[in-house]
Order: sequence, then C-alpha cells, then structure tokens
Amino acid sequence: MAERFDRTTTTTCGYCGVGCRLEARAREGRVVSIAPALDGPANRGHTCLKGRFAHQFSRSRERLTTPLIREDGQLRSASWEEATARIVEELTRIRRERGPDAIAGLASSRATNEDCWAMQRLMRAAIGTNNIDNCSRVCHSPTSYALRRSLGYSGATGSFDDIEHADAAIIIGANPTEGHPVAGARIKQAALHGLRLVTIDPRRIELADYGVLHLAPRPGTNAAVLLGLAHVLEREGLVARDFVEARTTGFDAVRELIAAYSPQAVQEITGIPAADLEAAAMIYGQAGEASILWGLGVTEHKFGSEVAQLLCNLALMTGKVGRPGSALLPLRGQNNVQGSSDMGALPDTYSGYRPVADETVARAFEQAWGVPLSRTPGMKIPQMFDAAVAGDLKAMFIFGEDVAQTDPNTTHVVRALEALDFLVCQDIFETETTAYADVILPASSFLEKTGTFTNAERRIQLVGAAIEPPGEARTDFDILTALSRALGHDMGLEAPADAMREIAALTPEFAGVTYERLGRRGLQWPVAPDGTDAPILYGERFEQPDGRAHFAALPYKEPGDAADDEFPLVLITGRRLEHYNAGTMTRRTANLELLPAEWLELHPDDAARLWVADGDLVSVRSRVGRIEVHARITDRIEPGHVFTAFHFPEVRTNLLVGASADVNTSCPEYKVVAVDVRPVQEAPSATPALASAG
Ligand SMILES: Nc1nc2c(c(=O)[nH]1)N[C@H]1C(S)=C(S)[C@@H](COP(=O)(O)OP(=O)(O)OC[C@H]3O[C@@H](n4cnc5c(=O)[nH]c(N)nc54)[C@H](O)[C@@H]3O)O[C@H]1N2
Ligand SMILES: Nc1nc2c(c(=O)[nH]1)N[C@H]1C(S)=C(S)[C@@H](COP(=O)(O)OP(=O)(O)OC[C@H]3O[C@@H](n4cnc5c(=O)[nH]c(N)nc54)[C@H](O)[C@@H]3O)O[C@H]1N2
Ligand code: SF4
Ligand SMILES: [Mo]
Repeated sequence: MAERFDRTTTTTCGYCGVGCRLEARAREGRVVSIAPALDGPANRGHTCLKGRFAHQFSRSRERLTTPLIREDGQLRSASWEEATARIVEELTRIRRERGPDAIAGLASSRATNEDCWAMQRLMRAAIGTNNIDNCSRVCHSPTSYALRRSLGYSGATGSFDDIEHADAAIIIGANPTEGHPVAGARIKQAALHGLRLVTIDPRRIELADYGVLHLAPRPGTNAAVLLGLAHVLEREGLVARDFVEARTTGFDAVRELIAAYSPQAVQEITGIPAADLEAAAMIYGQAGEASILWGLGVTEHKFGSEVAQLLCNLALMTGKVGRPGSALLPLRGQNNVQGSSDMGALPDTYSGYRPVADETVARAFEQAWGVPLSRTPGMKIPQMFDAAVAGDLKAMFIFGEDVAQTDPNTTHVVRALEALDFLVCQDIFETETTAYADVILPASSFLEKTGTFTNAERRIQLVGAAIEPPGEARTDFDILTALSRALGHDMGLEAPADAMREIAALTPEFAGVTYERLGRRGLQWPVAPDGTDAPILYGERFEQPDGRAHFAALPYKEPGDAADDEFPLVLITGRRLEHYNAGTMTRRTANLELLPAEWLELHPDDAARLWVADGDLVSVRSRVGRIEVHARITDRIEPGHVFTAFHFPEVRTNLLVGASADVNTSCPEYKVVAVDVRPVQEAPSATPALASAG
C-alpha cells in the first residue's frame, strides 16, 4: 500500500495568535493532513478546527497563480517581468512627481516576521517613506500603546502557562473559545480544576458557563467597570502597598479618581449589579495569583487605549504582575500581528518600537541599509484612506490585507481605493480589495514558506514550507526583495534566514535570536545575546527609564456612538469559530459546510417587538450604511444589543461601521454601532417547476 504521505513538516499555524505548532503531512505536493505537534508549547498536542482541518484552501482552483495586470479595466495574466516593470514604472513616476510620501504600504500580519521586515524596509529604504502600517491598527494597537506607557514592552507580560498557575482570572472583551480556541480550551480545563474565572462581556460567551461570575456591561462602558473594580479593591484594603510604593508611580491620582466610582455609580453606567462588581473585585483581589486576559472588546472602542491602561492599573495596584500565574495577557489576534509590529511595520517606529524620529536609531538603520531615511512619522491606515480621497496619496501597496472588507466605513475605503492612481495587491486570492488593483501579485500561504511568526506570548516560532507555491506564485519574501532590487535598493537578503540575522543585529530584543536556537519550542523576546529568553517580564524592574510602572488616572468617557430613537439598538461585531477574518481561506475549506452564512444575533424580546422570527431576513441600518442578513434569536445577548461577524463578503458588515476610532491609536470603534433592525419581505423563491420551465 502506498504511503499516505511522503513528507512531514513541523511548522506553526497561520491563523490565530495562539501559535499552535503543527505537523503538516504532504503527498505529491498537496497537504493531506495536519496534526498537532505534541511538544508545541502553546498547544501541547492540541489544535482547533482551523489549524487542523482548514488547509484545503491551499490547492483551491481560485488561488492566484500568475501576476495579473489591469488593462482597459480588465485583469489579464502577465509575466513577473511585466508586472515588476509596471510597478517600478508607476511608483518611480509617482515618487518623482509627488514625492515618496504620496506612496503608502500595508504589511500583512498573516505573513512572517521576515516578510514584514522586507516590506517595511522596502517602503522605508526603496521608496523613502514611513507610510507603512499593519492590521494591528484595527486590532490591538490600543493594547500596544497602553502596555508601552504603563509597563514598557509592547507584549504580554507572561505566557499561556500562567493560566494553569493562576488561582483566578478575569477575561474581559475576549471570546477565546471562538477566537483563540486552544487557549480557550486551556482556560476551560483550568476552570474545571479550580481556576476562579470572571468573564466580562455584554454577551454570555461560552466561557461564562465555566466561570464563577459573569458581568454583562453595556458596550463601551469598560472604563467604568474597571474603575469600579479598583474602587472596591481600595475600599477593601486589597491594595499591595509595598509593591505600589517600591515599583510604581502615579497611584495617588488614581486613588483620588476612583473614589467617585462606587459600585452603585458604576451600576448606573454599566448596568452591572453592584453586588456582582464587588464580588468580582474580591475574587481578583483575594486570589494569591491572578491574571487578566483581554481582547477586542477592550480595544476596538473610542477609548480603547485608555481602558487597556486601566487594566494595567488593576494589576499594578494589587501587585499581580511578573510572577507565574499573575500576568497581563492580551489575546493578540492574527498569527503574526505581534511580529509585524515588532518588526517596525508601523508608521512611527522601527523594529522594537523605537521612534523613527530618534536620531541614533535612524542613523543605525541608515548605516545598515546605506540610504538616507525619513525622520517624519508616516500615516496610519485611516489617514492613508483620507489622504487618498483628498488626492494627496497616489499609490498603495497592500500586502495581505483585505481592507475593502475588513476595515471600517467600507464606502469611504472603496472611495479611497478608487481615488488612487495606482494600487498593487499581493495576496493568495482575489478579494474585495484586489477588485480595485492595477497589479495583483500571486503570493504564498503559510504552508508554502519559511520564516518565523511571533504569537501572543511574544514567542518567536519557526515556520516551515510543507508544499510549493502553486503555479508561478512566489513566496512573499522573494517577491518583496526582488521588487526592492528592481526599485534600486538591493537588500542583499537571499533567504529569510538572512533577514533574521539582520533583525537580530538591528533589534535589541532579538539580539540572541537564531533559527537554530528557536528549534522546536521557539523563544519569547527579549532574547539576550546568549540566547536566554523571557517567559515572564518585569520580575525585577519595569522597562521604563525610572524602572517603575506608571499608573494612569483616566476617567470613564462615553462611547462614540449611542442608541437613540432612530437607531435604537447597539450592534456589536466580532468573530465566529469556523471562519477567519476576511474568510478568504476558511470559506474555501469544509468549514464552509459547518458555517455557510452569516447571521445576526437578536434577543427574543427585541425579536418579538420587531416581529422577527428565527431565520428571517432583516435589514440592519446604521448612520453610515445598510446590510441584509438572516436573524438568529438567542438569549446569550442582552435586550437592546445585536451581534454579527464580518467573515462573508455577501454581508458587508463594515458598511455599517463609521469613522469613530480610539483617540490615541485610531483603532476603529467596531464594537459600538447604533442600528435600526427591520424585517425584510423576502421575494418568494422560484419553484423548481418554474425554474426548469425557464
Ligand atoms: N475563529 C476565529 N478566530 C480568530 C479570528 C477570526 O476571525 N475567527 N480573528 C483573529 C483576530 S485578528 C483577532 S484580533 C482575535 C480577536 O479575538 P477576540 O478579541 O476574542 O474577538 P471578538 O469576537 O471580536 O471580540 C471579543 C468579545 O468582545 C466583546 N465586547 C464587545 N464590546 C465590549 C465591551 O464594551 N466590553 C466588553 N467587556 N466586551 C465587549 C464581544 O461581545 C466579544 O465577545 O481573534 C483571532 N482569532
Ligand atoms: N466589523 C468588524 N471588522 C473587523 C473586526 C471586528 O471585530 N469587527 N476586526 C478587525 C481585526 S482585529 C482585524 S486583525 C482585521 C483583519 O483583517 P484582514 O487583515 O484584512 O484579514 P485576514 O483575513 O486575516 O487577511 C487579509 C488577507 O491576507 C491574505 N493572506 C493570508 N495569508 C497570506 C500570506 O501569507 N501572504 C499574502 N500575501 N497574503 C495572505 C488573505 O487572503 C486576505 O486577503 O479585521 C478587522 N475588521
Ligand atoms: S488555536 Fe489558533 S493557532 Fe491554534 S490551531 Fe486554532 S487557529 Fe491555529
Ligand atoms: Mo485582529
């Protein structure tokens, strides 16, 4: 009997930020099965249905297999030479006529560190602009901002292992059993073994069933919840005075601020019963070791970056940081969103979050790359779209992001893409965004390339190629380095390993990283020159000039949108287990059979009032747009709220989301959108008899 597979490659999952290690088995150039790597530090022999089964997309007939060029409005196949020549000609012309800042690029947080390194170097050194950003902008940029201000490093303070070492945990604005399923399963196991779990989410998420307490705040009121928790901790004498004294600054202002946030006052704002808030504070405050985990229900708000700072306050005032079991764990989203940001695919920082305006840093990069570099911070993603509409941005190079589906305010995004003189997309499929491209470059998925991803624990892990790219598709790394060469800047990086050597040489937190040292278990940055890594940060000192962590005294402020007479319901958007973001990959796998379409979750009381039955088509209208979607009636959501995801182009959820965004980072307020929901009279479908007669 023939072998079922002829090659096994140990690699890292390319979907979410858990970073499961996988064994990919291939036969005759196709992935035939994927199994969990038993020694994977984050997954310990487990995977979810995406990592294990959602690989058929890799040989989908719809994969991009040749470059495509638009001519007279139509896309046609082209050679790599032709596509490259077109890109060089257009970008050179625009740079000559309008300057380098008329060009912007997006790096893909689905791609490797090495790919993102090449992308930011291409924009900075070959084009000459800091107009480079990545999807962390629309995701955890508020977390990054808060952690850097409060503690120092832009990363989780601990590891998933802290879940098992904790006596209690707060999970706020995250739904790990759908978004980070293997971490979700570890939390379930820990809860079954005594972890006292508090969930804070307007929806009754699955983990609420495993916890000791669930708090359901009104969307956008997290700050009040956290200030109320701090109030009770102070009132009950649960503040770690010695820790606060020895290792932090700014607590006095916080103590003054929280006096006003009594449980009663917080109940008014959030709808959370005062007794529940008090109980939650006691569970966290009295635990020996306790961790806080969070997601987009914290960040994707008008004051998301402030709320993330308030989370740091809680850990600091109780001294619950820097020990096994006491961690701050943001559940970073994409497989490599931590990494793309670490690599400096951001408009204001080089790798390691060092400002582009810092003369010493900029000089080091100029010396390494042999070109002058701009000291002016570039545009963030929403500013890029505004500049395109205003006619100031003329070209974009979008590498692995489907902004026309996933960014907010779709109408504005599309207008921006249409306004550009020249758009290049580098993807593995045609998408809503490539519909506006002048050149489309066929790239490789995570199953077809080598390099590294960095997971939500700051763990840098190796990625191996299980199969070859299809047709004439190339790896992202090869495409980007070749383009840079064609634009006149030869990076001198032949392979991803060369890029990692350069990253290590130019980035203090990566100083000791080599592929050999990463081995099968990876390393958690910062990695010292001798290869010692850091599973737990801040045991001794915080990464601030004075070595101390900083409290932030920030009051509750109202969200950017609110229900009113015309738009009486609040829409929350988020994720489904079976599909991944734009869905380009999961919709091309058997996961589509598990979840074939999107739906809107609606509480039975609202459904009755609106005359909507389960399964009915409804129209959802916001201040900026309208969609149609089928309703599902569930009491996991509170009356007054509705929920949907954004994985299907058939339902352009982001038509509904407006321009409101986090005040410090421009992360969109995807989680609070006032809407009006109405039943739609569906046209009677043609009967089979009529159809065949036609
Ligand atoms: N299956 C699957 N997994 C994924 C993804 C996917 O698309 N599909 N995407 C990946 C990415 S990019 C990311 S960033 C992560 C995201 O992972 P999560 O952060 O878990 O994602 P969401 O489902 O968007 O939002 C989490 C929760 O926030 C809650 N929430 C909304 N508003 C509020 C609020 O005001 N307060 C509180 N306390 N909670 C609120 C929502 O009800 C929701 O349950 O998932 C990653 N993993
Ligand atoms: N309403 C609403 N909208 C949201 C959110 C929300 O909660 N609510 N969440 C936001 C968040 S957190 C995020 S992170 C964004 C995600 O939004 P996106 O980053 O746009 O979504 P993805 O589907 O992860 O991937 C983008 C593209 O990368 C391509 N791709 C995948 N792997 C590779 C590769 O290796 N190389 C190349 N070249 N291309 C590749 C895919 O085909 C896809 O077209 O969505 C945001 N949108
Ligand atoms: S939990 Fe995340 S990393 Fe692990 S298999 Fe699932 S999608 Fe992949
Ligand atoms: Mo994300």
